[in-house]
Amino acid sequence: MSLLFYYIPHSTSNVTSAVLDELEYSLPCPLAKRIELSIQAGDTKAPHYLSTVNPNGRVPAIVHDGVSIWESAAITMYLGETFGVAGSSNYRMQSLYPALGPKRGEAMKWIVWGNTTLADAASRLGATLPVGSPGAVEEGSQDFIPDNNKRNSDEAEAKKDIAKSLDILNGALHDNDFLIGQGYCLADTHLWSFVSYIRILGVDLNAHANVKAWAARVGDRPALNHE
Ligand SMILES: N[C@@H](CCC(=O)N[C@@H](CS)C(=O)NCC(=O)O)C(=O)O
Repeated sequence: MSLLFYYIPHSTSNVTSAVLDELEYSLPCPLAKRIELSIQAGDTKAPHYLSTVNPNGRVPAIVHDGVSIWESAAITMYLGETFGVAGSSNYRMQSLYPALGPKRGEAMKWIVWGNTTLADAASRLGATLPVGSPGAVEEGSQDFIPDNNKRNSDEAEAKKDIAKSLDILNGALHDNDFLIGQGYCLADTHLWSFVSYIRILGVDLNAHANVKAWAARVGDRPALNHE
């Protein structure tokens, strides 16, 4: 089995990184080989990367037994289905991803929503923050907007959309420790990663106590806190 994970530190690949940490925690050896790329060095625009890994010139991407999979939501769902279900090919005893059925649907719902709604607003906010501020999109990225083209109205709109997403997440966590009633699953880690990013962007969670407590629960899991 060959599994390659292409990443750039401090980027959307943090999502896949955390998901892999969870999946690998109880295994004797890592599932994936990590390959670090750099926007500044032009790695994501290199012809070989575009033709064999990700034609979008973005990370994260994985290549599993020669097949490339990109888009962090698809990657989380694929890794969850393939390596995270109890009794799957790696003889996992404790499930990190729901088996086929409605709970699987719930996990997919949150993962896709995380990308299309929460992360979309977070990326817009990251692109409007001044160059050099924490989490701001860096020069050289496809999403970079020069400071003199940034609009305050875009920043305000992104913050409003993030607050709306946090309201939804807060409601879902009202009586639940994790997103899906049956306990922790990789959808929690997927969304937690985006919530961690919006905190770096300066969004505070004090008005969303359930999200704040859940983020601490997910972030404190041993898989994310070992050497
Ligand atoms: N929707 C994609 C977004 C991926 C994305 O935008 N990645 C950024 C880093 S955060 C990237 O690779 N940028 C490369 C570039 O802008 O040149 C996903 O969720 O995987």
